[in-house]
Amino acid sequence: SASRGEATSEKLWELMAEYIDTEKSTIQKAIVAHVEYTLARTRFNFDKNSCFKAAALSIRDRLIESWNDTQQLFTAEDKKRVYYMSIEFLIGRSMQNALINLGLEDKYREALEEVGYKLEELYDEEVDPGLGNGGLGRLASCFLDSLATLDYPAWGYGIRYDYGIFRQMIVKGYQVEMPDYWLAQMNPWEIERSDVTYDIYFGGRVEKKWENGIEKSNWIPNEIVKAIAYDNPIPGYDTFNTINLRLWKSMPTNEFDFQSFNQGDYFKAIETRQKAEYITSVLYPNDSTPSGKELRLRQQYFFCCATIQDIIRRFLKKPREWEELPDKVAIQLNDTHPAISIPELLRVLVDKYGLEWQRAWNICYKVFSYTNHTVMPEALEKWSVELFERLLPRHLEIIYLINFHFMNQVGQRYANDPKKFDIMGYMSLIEESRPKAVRMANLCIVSSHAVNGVAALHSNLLKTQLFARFHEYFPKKFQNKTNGVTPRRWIKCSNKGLSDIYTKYLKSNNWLSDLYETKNLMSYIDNEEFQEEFRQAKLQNKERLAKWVEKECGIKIPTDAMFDIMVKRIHEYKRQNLFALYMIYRYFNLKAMTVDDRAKQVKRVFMVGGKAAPGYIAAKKIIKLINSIGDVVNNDPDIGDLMKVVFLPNYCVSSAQIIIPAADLTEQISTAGTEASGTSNMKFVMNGAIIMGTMDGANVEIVEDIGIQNAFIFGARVHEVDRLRVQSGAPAGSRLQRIFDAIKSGTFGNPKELSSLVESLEQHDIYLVKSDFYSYIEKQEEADAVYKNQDRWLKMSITGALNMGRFSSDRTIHEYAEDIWDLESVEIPKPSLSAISR
Ligand code: GPV
Repeated sequence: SASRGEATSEKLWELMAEYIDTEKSTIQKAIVAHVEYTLARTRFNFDKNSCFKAAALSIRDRLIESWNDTQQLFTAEDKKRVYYMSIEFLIGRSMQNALINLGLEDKYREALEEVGYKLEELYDEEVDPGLGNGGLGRLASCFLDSLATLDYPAWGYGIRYDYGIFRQMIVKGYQVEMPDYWLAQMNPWEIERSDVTYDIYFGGRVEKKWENGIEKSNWIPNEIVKAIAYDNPIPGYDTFNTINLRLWKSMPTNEFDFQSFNQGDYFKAIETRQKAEYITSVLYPNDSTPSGKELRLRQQYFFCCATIQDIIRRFLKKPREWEELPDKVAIQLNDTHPAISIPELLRVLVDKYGLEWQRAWNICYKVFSYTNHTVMPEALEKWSVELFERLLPRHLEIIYLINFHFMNQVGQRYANDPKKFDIMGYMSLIEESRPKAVRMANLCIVSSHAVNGVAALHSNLLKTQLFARFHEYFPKKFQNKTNGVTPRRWIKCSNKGLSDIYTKYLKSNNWLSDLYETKNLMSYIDNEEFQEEFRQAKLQNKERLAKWVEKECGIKIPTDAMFDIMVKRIHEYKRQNLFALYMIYRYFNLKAMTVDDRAKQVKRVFMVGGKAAPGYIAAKKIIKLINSIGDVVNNDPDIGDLMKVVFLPNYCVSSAQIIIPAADLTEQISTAGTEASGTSNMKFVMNGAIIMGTMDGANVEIVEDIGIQNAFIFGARVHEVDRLRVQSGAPAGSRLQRIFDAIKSGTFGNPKELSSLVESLEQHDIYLVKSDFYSYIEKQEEADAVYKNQDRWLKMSITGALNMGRFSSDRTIHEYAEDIWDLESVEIPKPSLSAISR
């Protein structure tokens, strides 16, 4: 600390000259010290959970060392930083990931053994923070892992919800939602920053006054809450860089409600304070369908306002010109949920710092970029103008102003077009509906310098369909950034067997930071020893899952059966119902066979996992249908081990790490053109599963790289879908109709509840279940045939796994950094050297 002089600085430096060493005894001492001093238990009597906490805290100490150095170096180097804003981060458990990234997993295992605990058992003590719904939130977390690993100066910003995604219980076949109060036990990873707080305004009115011929706006809110920062260190793999995920919690301010206290309305005043805390209390459990609720808009603005203040404060630590902002700051909007950051930054620049509108706009435009994650029109966020105005009056004015300028330009560009007004109406940020609404995607497109989709097919649909007019108007803005997943969590943490094979045959761990390396193992494809090791790794993963299933569901599943798995949020477009129909089809076929014929069939275990949004009735019925199929099939003595149907309860990141590595076949069967990318498809193939899927999302690029002959691809292609939809009322065909009739007559569950699932397929079938059904069952038959030839199956599986280099999120992040953020990496030197420059 400079202010206290050189001498103090020397002294302080001496006090902590080196990083904590990695000796076994140092690790043990640190754990025991945390047991005694932090947890105030005694080292002679501490349970597994205390041991987990103490070990986690000792790991956090190490993360803080590199985290501090990283932040210090980022500040000193003053390079551009990227801020990844996401209303969801599905981080999953942290302990194993941190140890692997620090390179300390084996050392901790040894150290713990001597104090009486198994590392793997401690992993299971950790809660799984579910601060996200599905793919979008998990993508954000994979991105942070890659940003840290690639040494990019990056921060994540999000919300610290008290309640994450609900815990799903299955009771009599129905989904029951239970609250996930994940903070009931201390969170050993986070660092509360009670000194990092910001005021957030809501409501009120905008006051206008004239200054030097310019109209000035002043927002007078009628509500103020406080945002407080919680920092979560995110270590990179094989680097000293540790970046920060800053999550905001809402708190009441002390000053604002002084009045109500003063007026003697004590209870009213307490109530106001509770309303402030309520903002960040719960994650909305809707996946890709906007809720339209006031509290959700409050969450979004709360999060954006705190984040923009924090970014600006950091930017202003040095004296600067505002024009430097885009040289120092890139903000990536993970979908439209953080879009209010755009009018918020403009408001700060114009109202608070007095910049002229055009000047502020030019800066803002260069700072923001936007990722779209869906083409489904009903999933695009809209906010009623009335609500927006009531909560954020100044922001609505700013949005109107953006739109005024934009509409002028569009009007000029299409001045002579007979459809000019249609085009303007279509591109406007405001939908002239009743009620009028703000279109958040349009706001993002107009105000960002880059817009990207998440897989090649999806990005093309954005350009040619959903945002075609915008693409025509801003042709250079649109990009593709195909999603990826981190091989650290999704191979190394979840699949020890496969990881050991890679490290052994590649003679190094390099594949973990360059997944393309695994492709070099293709020369072993015919090597019997290699094949056998691969087969054994899969078998062990299947045994681990079978144990888990027996414990969680009470169902015994045969590990010599094909494990056919579909895990993802339950959605009609993802078509878990198509999978269910195939299960019934297969069951009927088995039933119709002679005992001899049955014995020749491939055994299969069908597994489905995923949560339904609590208000999504059709999705809940699909869960019930699958459980009902399981009730019938699993208890049928004719069937035995030939077929099992299991609903995997409470699908989440930690269960995914057990489920995915055990799959032989993975269902990726969305209607072509509906799944933006999908990311479990990548995780499954990396872990040796074969895709049963449609030409949708990233499936297209996966089969491009692994070879289409190494996947089972069926169904309508995206260019055929529109035409097929016209005929989607057509009859089902006899084999499918028989299944429909069985459901309607109560063979599987109560027809009063479930026949609506069939009726919607008979009548509208917007996701083309009927027209894809027959090519689906054909491919399923082909999968059986290949599975009977275990050699061939194994080679398909290995080839898939080895050719997934492109789907590491490292590749994705590198592309974002180059093409969108213009970001350079900043690597933390080895600690003892970095110390010198302090
Ligand atoms: I919009 N996605 C999601 O998980 N939640 C959302 O609210 C929206 C999209 C998903 C897409 O459905 C997946 O196809 C995609 O792989 C994932 O976002 C990440 O891009």
